[in-house]
Amino acid sequence: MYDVFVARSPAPWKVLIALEEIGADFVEHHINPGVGEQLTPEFKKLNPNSKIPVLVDNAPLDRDEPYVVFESGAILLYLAEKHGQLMPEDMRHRYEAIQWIMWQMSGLGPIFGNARHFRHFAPEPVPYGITRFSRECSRLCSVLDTHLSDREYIAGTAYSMADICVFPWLLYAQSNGVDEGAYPNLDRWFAMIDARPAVQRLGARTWKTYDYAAATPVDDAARQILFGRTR
Ligand SMILES: N[C@@H](CCC(=O)N[C@@H](CS)C(=O)NCC(=O)O)C(=O)O
Repeated sequence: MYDVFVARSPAPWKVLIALEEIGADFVEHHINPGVGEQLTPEFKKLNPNSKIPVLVDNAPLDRDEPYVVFESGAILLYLAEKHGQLMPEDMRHRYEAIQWIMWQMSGLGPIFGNARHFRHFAPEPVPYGITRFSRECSRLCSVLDTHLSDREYIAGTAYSMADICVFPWLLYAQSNGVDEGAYPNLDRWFAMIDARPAVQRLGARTWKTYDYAAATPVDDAARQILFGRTR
């Protein structure tokens, strides 16, 4: 029913977790950003921003014509609406989920991405960049830790797309300088999400078994493709 374009990174993992949770039929297409597979005219037709993930729904509910969605947060909301799953029904909890999805998309994701960039991909050490973004990673973890101090899941008592949206970047918390054990509510929540069968299934074929160090695209050609473009 779905074609999903993915790479080995947190934004695509959100979508794969959601598809696994829903039990949807999907075909995965792997895009290698280090060699520029996101820059082809064919891929740009799917996502003009040349980023992964992209979801193609071959059986949308409105008409008999595939529908394409890019931006992982939008994909999660699309899947939730189409399948009637993983978003709270009552308005207050639904908007709590939406707020935290926006928080992840505009804050946690870009900040964790920048911390990772300065720590692992910058061609020369930039201490200010490392400190600035690592501190912000810790601050964001602290915000979520406080939020989770009086609720089980991000949007209250039910697992939702907000949990799926936030979880994958936190796999990089420690490698982005976040102190292990400093955020007990976050750790409790993280372990609970990690233990879900759908998350375990995806983890087993991605972050738990894949050698990221060996695959890190740090040669000059990949750096130019990933970080040297102006269009
Ligand atoms: N806000 C986007 C971010 C997507 C994103 O940055 N994806 C990376 C994951 S691999 C990517 O496409 N990188 C390739 C590039 O920047 O050229 C989302 O959440 O979908």
